Amino acid sequence: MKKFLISCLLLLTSYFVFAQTETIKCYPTNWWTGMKWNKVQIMVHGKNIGGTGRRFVFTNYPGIKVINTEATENPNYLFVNIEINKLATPGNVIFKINNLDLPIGQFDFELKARRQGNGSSYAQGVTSKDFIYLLMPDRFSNGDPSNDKFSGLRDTVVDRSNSLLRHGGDIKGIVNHLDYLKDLGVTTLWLTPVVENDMPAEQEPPGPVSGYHGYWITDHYTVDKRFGGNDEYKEMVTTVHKKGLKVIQDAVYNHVGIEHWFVKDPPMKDWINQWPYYQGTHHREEVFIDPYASEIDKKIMTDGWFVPHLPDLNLRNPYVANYIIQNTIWATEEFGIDGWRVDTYKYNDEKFLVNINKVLADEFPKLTGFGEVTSNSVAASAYFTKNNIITPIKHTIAGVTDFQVCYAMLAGMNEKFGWTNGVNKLYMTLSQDLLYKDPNYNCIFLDNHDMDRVLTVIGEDFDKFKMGINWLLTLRGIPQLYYGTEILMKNSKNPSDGQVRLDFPGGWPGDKENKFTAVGRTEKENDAFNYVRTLAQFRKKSSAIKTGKLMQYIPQNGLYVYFRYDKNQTVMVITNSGEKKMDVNMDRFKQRTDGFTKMKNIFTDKITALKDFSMDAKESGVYGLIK
Ligand SMILES: [Ca+2]
Ligand SMILES: [Ca+2]
Repeated sequence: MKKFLISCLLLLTSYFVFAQTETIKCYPTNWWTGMKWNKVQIMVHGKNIGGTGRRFVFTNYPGIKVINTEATENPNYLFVNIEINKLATPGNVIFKINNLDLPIGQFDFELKARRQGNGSSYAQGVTSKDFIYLLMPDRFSNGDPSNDKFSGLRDTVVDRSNSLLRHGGDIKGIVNHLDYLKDLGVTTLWLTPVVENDMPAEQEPPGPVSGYHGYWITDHYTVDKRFGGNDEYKEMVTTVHKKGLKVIQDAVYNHVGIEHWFVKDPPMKDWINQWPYYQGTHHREEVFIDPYASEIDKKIMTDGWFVPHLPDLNLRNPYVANYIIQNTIWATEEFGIDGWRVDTYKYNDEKFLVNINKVLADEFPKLTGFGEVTSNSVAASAYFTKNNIITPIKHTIAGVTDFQVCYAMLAGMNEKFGWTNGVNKLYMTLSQDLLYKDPNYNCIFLDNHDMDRVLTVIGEDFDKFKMGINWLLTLRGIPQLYYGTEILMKNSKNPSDGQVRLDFPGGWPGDKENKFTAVGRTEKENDAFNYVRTLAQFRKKSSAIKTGKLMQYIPQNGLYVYFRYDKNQTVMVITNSGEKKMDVNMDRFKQRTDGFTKMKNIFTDKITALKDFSMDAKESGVYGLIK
């Protein structure tokens, strides 16, 4: 009788747990055969699947070995370490979970065949041959008004009259304008994060602010359905590749949205960086290069939270690290992207960064990335990428967002010339490139989604605009244009960054103006668009700019001259940043002009003799030299 009762109880227990099997989820959601990363740690999440007993997970799928199963302090998790060997073929793997001998659940795990073309048709990396266009999917174009909001999500407000709320832009809108981007000379799209941000609007001043920008991730494996979901994103990447363009995905390793399912039900107490009180990061990257820095300052930099609604991940916890590493491999292979821009790079555990870059390089040899490193010095920027500095930790990402060159270009356009001001700042900044192993992998830009728009910074001065575009598209590095700069979108972050993230006019059904077309743009906007396009298209064919060397001459009275050159081509970039007409004495540039007799203005195609000439105040030009 006692035995019968126990059997009934066991049956009931097993029924109870089985009834929940549909809620067992696993991460990664699938994997592939033939990956270098063939030891996968599957994080299994389901009510009480870890429990208090001894759990065994097994499968009879050929070529899959379960190494071990680990329970954690949270009974809702199991970590299943598997090895996928060479015998494994694509198919659906069923993993069964037992408590001792009693079955308590199971989950499916698809093993897919890998995509073809690693490094040639996807994971191609981005280099100085590319021209990146940074856009925010919510603000670029709304190609599908039916996906603007969903009642099941925490934020259901779509309001184009408020720059801090969602506007309905999506992946379909981007696909609809790929020809526009290609015509502009863009080679690579960088979208702000597309993964799910199921967060309510947050009370950030002047709030409320929604997660339209994508940096409040709540599910790493799901593309936000307001942007179109996983399938549309995957299709977009395929379409982009067919057009001969590339895609960079924006990753956030450092933190997640506070509504992330694994924050609401953390697998371990130390899954996120905990403090006895709220501790925000101090944002000062100097602690990494400062020989006098204290340990507590270093700890607050990496373990302090970015803001209170973005819990900081403990990337020293190997399970957290595995989760992020596997997700990054997964997204690259699943969607077929070409590279990564890594948000808030300087806030992550340093050893984790080195580790994930190694894993990515092993799996995708041509894939590259650049980290977002806001910094106050070239030394700090260089510290976070491959560099020539003697440091205990050697960083390994290909490049960084080059804020120092950005600030220097802005100074060059705006500041009065002086020993350390104006174009001298640009000259001085570039002279410090010796700290980098290869500054050509740095992403250079005049502005981005976190900055005042460049047109406003330069007082809407079109001469300065030309100077900036000339430098952006001819200096070393990978140029990045922020969406709308080419049609003279402007604004400062006052009162909020929503002002520099306004909708691209013409991207929404019923928009009164359509600036995607020449007829929809004003004369001035067409001048700007054509200026960028002419130089970007020239750049596409210019080996000297894409892969050549740089030689700069000391600026004199605001006149700044540099050359890009290789054995096939020499390009001269001249800027008179001053307020007076200047004579350009060519004799000084002999080292680079020897053997050439003429110069061709790449904007007008006008050919003139290569001899002394004068430049108007604020005039700038790009010239191809002719023998
Ligand atoms: Ca939409
Ligand atoms: Ca951190």
